[in-house]
This record gives sequence, structure tokens and C-alpha cells, in this order.
Amino acid sequence: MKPKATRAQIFAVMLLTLLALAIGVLIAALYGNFSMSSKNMPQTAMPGMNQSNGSMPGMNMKGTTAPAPVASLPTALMSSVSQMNGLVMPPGMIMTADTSMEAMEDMAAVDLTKIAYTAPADARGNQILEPKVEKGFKVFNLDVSLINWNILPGTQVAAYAFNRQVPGPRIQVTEGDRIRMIVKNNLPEPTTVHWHGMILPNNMDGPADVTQKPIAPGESYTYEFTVKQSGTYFYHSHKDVDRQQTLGMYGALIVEPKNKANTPAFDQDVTVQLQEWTVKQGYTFPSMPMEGLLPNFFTINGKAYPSTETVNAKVGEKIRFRFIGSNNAFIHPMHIHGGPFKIVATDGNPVPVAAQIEKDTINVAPGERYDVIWTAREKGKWLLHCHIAHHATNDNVEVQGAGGLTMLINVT
Ligand SMILES: [Cu+2]
Repeated sequence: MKPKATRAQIFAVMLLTLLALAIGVLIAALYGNFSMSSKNMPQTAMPGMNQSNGSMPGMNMKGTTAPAPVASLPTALMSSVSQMNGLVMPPGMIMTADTSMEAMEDMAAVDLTKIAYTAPADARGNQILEPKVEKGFKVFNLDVSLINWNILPGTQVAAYAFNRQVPGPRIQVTEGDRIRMIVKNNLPEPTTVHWHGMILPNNMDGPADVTQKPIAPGESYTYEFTVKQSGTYFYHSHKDVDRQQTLGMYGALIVEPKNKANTPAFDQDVTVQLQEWTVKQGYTFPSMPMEGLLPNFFTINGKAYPSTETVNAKVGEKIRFRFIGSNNAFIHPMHIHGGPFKIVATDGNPVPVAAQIEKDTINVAPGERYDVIWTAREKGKWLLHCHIAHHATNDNVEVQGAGGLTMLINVT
């Protein structure tokens, strides 16, 4: 079959096609974007990703690059607390169009206009709460309010507090006691209280909107039960727990056994309640394991080292440390210098003598309790501290050799 076009015609069409292709490639190369750079991405595409230096962090498409001279680098950007609908939000927090008002209220700084009381800078939490005895019940009065609280002489935080102290007062009872806790809510928001680890009637357990209606501001609620266990327990908020407990609403509940025959021998009894704090530009935010809310201060019994208590002991003395995971964000590997300790109880339950292992570091997770007995073997200053080293600093700074979750045992 003979083609209908001449050879010259076919050649002309081929030439035109090639020309069109070349023009197309040229336009795409000049105006299209094929580079691996986040500079060219819309700014909303990757919230939280650092786009400032124009390249994908962690991704290097060009091979090794020599670091630029320090003097040529841009000055670091300063972050700041900010406000949204009157709420103070932390620097570094990621807010998107779908972040709800409720979520922002949960993460916002404590409202400083609602503070009911400023505690003296040297005030201590964990004070024994004396009960009134009424018709066979030990009656404890608890109230909750917003307070200013010093975790260090120069560092004041805004806290949710039981009886105007952090931690809340220590409730000390005996196995078999009938106890009644009258909780008055002086917070500007609803709350409840949970008795962590206790065997009790369901409607006394405390979870808001699960076993009870939250206690409205200005209202009271009475919790009542017979103490059936013994050991180290604690109480804490069970309404907006990631905010209320995290900001200080917790306290020790120590139950002495009715029969002390099986109690291990010790000379001193020291409770160690852990907490994380996020303090920025004078505002206190609830610590959470998320952007903007990671903690920068850490306390034992409401104080950061060097303001934590010092335990004084003589050589040969045995100290019972009751670690309480009253915090909410991290597991803290608590370590004691100067030799191992024996684990005598876990979550309030005694460990049988044959199973009492020895360690020098123990992971205390949120909610957990460990009772350990440490023997003062040698004279000197011995440290008890968290082994996540950042948790033993105050806003990243060591003061007198440590900070945060640290206390001294002074053996003479
Ligand atoms: Cu820690």
C-alpha cells in the first residue's frame, strides 16, 4: 500500500512534534518545582515541622555538607506564650483549625485571676491531716482551690491544691478504720476525688461521669468506706485528670497494718511523691508528654532540689522510702547512691521476704508505689534522684550539684 503523505510531509510533522516536546520540557524545567525543599511547601502542610532552614531536617539529598560558620547562621527564634480567646497557651504547642476550645482549656495555663491563696514560700505539703472522730468514723475535711506555691525560693507555680498545699495533706489511717472524707470544691471548675488502689463501694471510687456526677464549684461530696488494706496508697483528682492531678491535686494515703508483726523493721519513714511542672514566662501549664507541654521543673513532695527535704540518719539506720507515682507524664527511674535497697512492698501489697529483691534503681510509673528499705552504710551525703538526668535539673540547670527530683540523705 502506498502512503498518502509524501516523505517531506512526514518529516515536517516529525520535526514539529519534536519541537513541541522540547518546548514542553523547557517550560516544565524553568517554571516547575522538582527540588526536595520544604521552602516550597505551603506553610500549613506540616505543623510543627521546622521549615526555617529550607531543607527537610534529617534528609540530605546532596551528600555530606560542611557546617556553615556559626557567625553566618541566623539568630535563633525566640518562642513566647501566646493567647487564644483569653486563654494563655504554651510556646511550642501545635494548634490547628480543628483544635477544640475544650482541648485548649485543658492545655492552657492556670488562670492567675482565679488564684485563691498564696502559700508562704517555705510552706511544705504532705502535712498530716488530723481527723475528727464522729460516731465511729474518722472524718477528714479536704478542700480544693487554686493557689500560688513555691517549688523553689525564686520559682512560684500556680497549682490545683488540696488544703492549700502540694502535695495535699497526708491521710494516715489504720487497716479496719471507717473513714469519711468531706471534699469541698473551691475550684472554678468541677472535680472529683479517687482513692487510688482502695477496695471500696463503686460509688465511692470517684471517676467523674462514670460513678458520680462531678462536684460543682462551691459544692461538697462525701466519700465514705472501710479501709480493708494496708500500705502506701494515694488520692487524686479524677476529673480532667491530665490537668487537675498533673497540676497538684494528689496526696498520700498511708494505711498502717492492724497486725504489725510482719512489718519490716525501719527507723524512718519517708514518702517520696513525684511531680512534673511546665513553667514558662511565669505561667504554669499542665505537664503532658506532648508538644509545648513537656516539663522543665520536677518536684519531690512539692519542692525541687535543693529545696527538697534532707533525710538525716545515723550509720546502721534503715529508712523506708515510699515512692509514689503521683505524677502523670513520665516513668521515673529512682536511684539511691551508697548501696542497694530492698523492695518490701509494691502498690501497697507486702512482698514476701523470700521475694524481696535488692536493686539500686527502680522505675516508678504514674500510679505505682514502691516501698523500699535502704540502709545507711557509710557516713556522708548520699543522693536519691531520678536517673533521667533532665529530671534532676531545674529548667535545665543544676543547682548545688543537682535539681528537680533529687534529695539528700545525710548520714552521720
Ligand atoms: Cu524522672
